[in-house]
Amino acid sequence: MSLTLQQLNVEKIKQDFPILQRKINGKRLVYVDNAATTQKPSSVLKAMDRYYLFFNANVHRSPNTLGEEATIAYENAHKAVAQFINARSWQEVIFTKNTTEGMNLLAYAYGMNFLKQGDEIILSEMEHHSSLVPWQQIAKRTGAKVKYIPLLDDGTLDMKAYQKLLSSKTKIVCVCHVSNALGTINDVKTIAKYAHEQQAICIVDGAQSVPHMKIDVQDLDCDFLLFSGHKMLGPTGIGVLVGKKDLLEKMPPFLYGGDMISEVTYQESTWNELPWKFEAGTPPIAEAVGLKVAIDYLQKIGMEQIHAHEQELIHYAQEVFSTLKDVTMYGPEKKAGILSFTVKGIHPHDLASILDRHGVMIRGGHHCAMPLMKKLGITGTARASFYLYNTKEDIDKIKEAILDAQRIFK
Ligand code: C6P
Repeated sequence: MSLTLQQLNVEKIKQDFPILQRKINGKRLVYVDNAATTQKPSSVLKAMDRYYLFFNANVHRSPNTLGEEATIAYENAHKAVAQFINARSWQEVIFTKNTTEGMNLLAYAYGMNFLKQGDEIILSEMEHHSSLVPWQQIAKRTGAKVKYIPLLDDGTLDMKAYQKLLSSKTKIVCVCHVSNALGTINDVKTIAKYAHEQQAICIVDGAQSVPHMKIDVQDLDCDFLLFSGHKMLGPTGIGVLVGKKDLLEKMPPFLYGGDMISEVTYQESTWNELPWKFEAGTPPIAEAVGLKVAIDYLQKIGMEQIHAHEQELIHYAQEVFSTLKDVTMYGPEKKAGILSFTVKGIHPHDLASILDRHGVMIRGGHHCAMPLMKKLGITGTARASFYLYNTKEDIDKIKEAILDAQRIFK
């Protein structure tokens, strides 16, 4: 069934986001920097307020009414995430600070303990620094080697080269589901399948996919999936690491301290059950409450509808941008709602500043993918990234602003 824009009542959706009523430089705010972070609906903000106003307490500690209510809300947030991505069990859902922290957790708790000299880690050339840097560091410390799945000219991954890179030395494959810099949607299900054929584990960075499409972690059959609450209408300060139970059981904890223990003596400690083993200290409780409501909001609208809406927007944007002189678009034609582009003679930062004058918020720069930019022979791009509250009119506004920038720089 093809879903059309009409199925998403964007004008009604926009009413749920107070910030979108704002004017910037006297212009209607056009927020198209959603790959960086998304705006928050009132329901998320109200839920977090309600927590602080009416049942603020620490979790898993205080046997009183407030403590119990906070604990139930916190655990319910794990259950909501598990249901959202179809995890086998909510105990496989670990709350982190963000995708970056989740990757560091894996790098330290898995990489440092299970990698040895001569082992290989396969990343792709389009990875975010939050994958590149931790695995580079862990490789240095363990003597493992990092290899990269090359990018084809069309902005997709070279799957044949990937198959050739795989061997019995491969222990970890870590790829993004959707590239934040190119919008490429990687076939992570196949990538995971090939990794498993070599008994390697597959980590999927879902920072740019989980907020925008229906994800079934069991169907993808990856071993770990990571994402950030703030990129899916939720608050900052909370991210998710979902992992297969047997692997989480075999990994030692990443952070040590309160709540992650079962028994402590002056000499020894044993670990709490999942997921608490990986959630040391007071966790992001208000943020978990907010994330659950963000998930409720997304599900009420429907992930398929959101994806279809963004597809319609990206097709329209590609059509509009292809009519613009001296504008180069990056990444494959078939892609997520992320449009990376350059305008000849205008630095992406200057372009972002001029667009700002028009009330249009884009990102300019290397998008935390410096090696990818180098590979493309550029220092950075301008990037418009869409979400459920964007419209074709927003894209028309971007076009007007680019034309203005070209007039100024002529
Ligand atoms: N990309 C962007 O503007 P954190 O910062 O930990 O929430 O997310 C890190 C991250 C990991 N993987 C991918 C694919 C990402 O896009 C990001 C965040 C933002 O593109 C900030 S650099």
